[in-house]
Amino acid sequence: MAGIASVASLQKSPSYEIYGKSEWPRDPKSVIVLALIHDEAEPDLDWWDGKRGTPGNRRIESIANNLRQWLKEDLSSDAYLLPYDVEKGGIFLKDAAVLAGLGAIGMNNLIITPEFGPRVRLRALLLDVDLAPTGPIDFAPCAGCDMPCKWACPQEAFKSGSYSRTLCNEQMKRDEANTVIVEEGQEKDVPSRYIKYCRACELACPIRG
Ligand code: B12
Repeated sequence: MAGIASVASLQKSPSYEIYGKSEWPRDPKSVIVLALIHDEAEPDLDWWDGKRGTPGNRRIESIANNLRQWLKEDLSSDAYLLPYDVEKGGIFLKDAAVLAGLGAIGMNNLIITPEFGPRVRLRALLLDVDLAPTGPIDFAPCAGCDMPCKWACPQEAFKSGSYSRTLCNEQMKRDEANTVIVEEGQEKDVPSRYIKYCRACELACPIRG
């Protein structure tokens, strides 16, 4: 899926209110947000293999690069693929995705899309052209839900009533301690280790489109 948000609206979104404005090369006007489905039937898309990220991230990055190429060739527009990490110049992708109309932030603190629930991963391109925003949309996925996400969390990260980043982070550290070492003798391109980060609150979400 893809959507468009304006950089001006992104700079005013909740995460930027907390962290302040970002500096980007050139003078970007629009953000194209891409979402790639990460179905639970393909869990390996989401396994981290050190510096190389995840197979799903590499797939969405390749889609973004193809789009960038097309924008350049067909529209003479220079799009800029943003890094994943905010500290490295990336954007707050969930905020951007909400503003681009891809979904809404759920009680599990993930973007929930009408089509695939929270089972998507995001990347974004910046453009120095003003494009009409495609969102936000009128969508309230958690209204009336009994929150299976809350009960699924192994760290009870929702026990205060809302998502706790600190408790979630504890689980991420545990997942890192449980890094899977792949046996030697594998093909050259297969990673030798990977981390299976928790997806409990994501996979418990009943929104499936
Ligand atoms: C740092 C990080 C983490 C940290 C901290 C999580 C956190 N909540 O901050 C840790 C390591 C714990 C983590 C865990 C996970 N993460 Co993470 N993480 C990130 C990263 C790199 C930055 C997020 C960040 O720092 N946000 C800033 C903090 C302050 O904000 P926040 O807690 O997210 O809450 C903000 C939003 O909810 C927003 N918001 C709330 N309401 C509204 C309403 C509107 C209208 C708007 C515009 C915004 C908005 O404002 C809040 C306050 O700033 C992003 C990638 C990126 N570049 O954005 C991925 C990302 C958010 N993570 C992702 C995922 C999938 C996960 C995990 C499921 C682990 C996994 N298997 O990958 C868990 C689930 C955690 C959870 N339930 O939120 C996905 C989310 C996809 C989705 N469907 O939403 C992202 C987008 C990366 C990706 N590959 O696409 N993550």
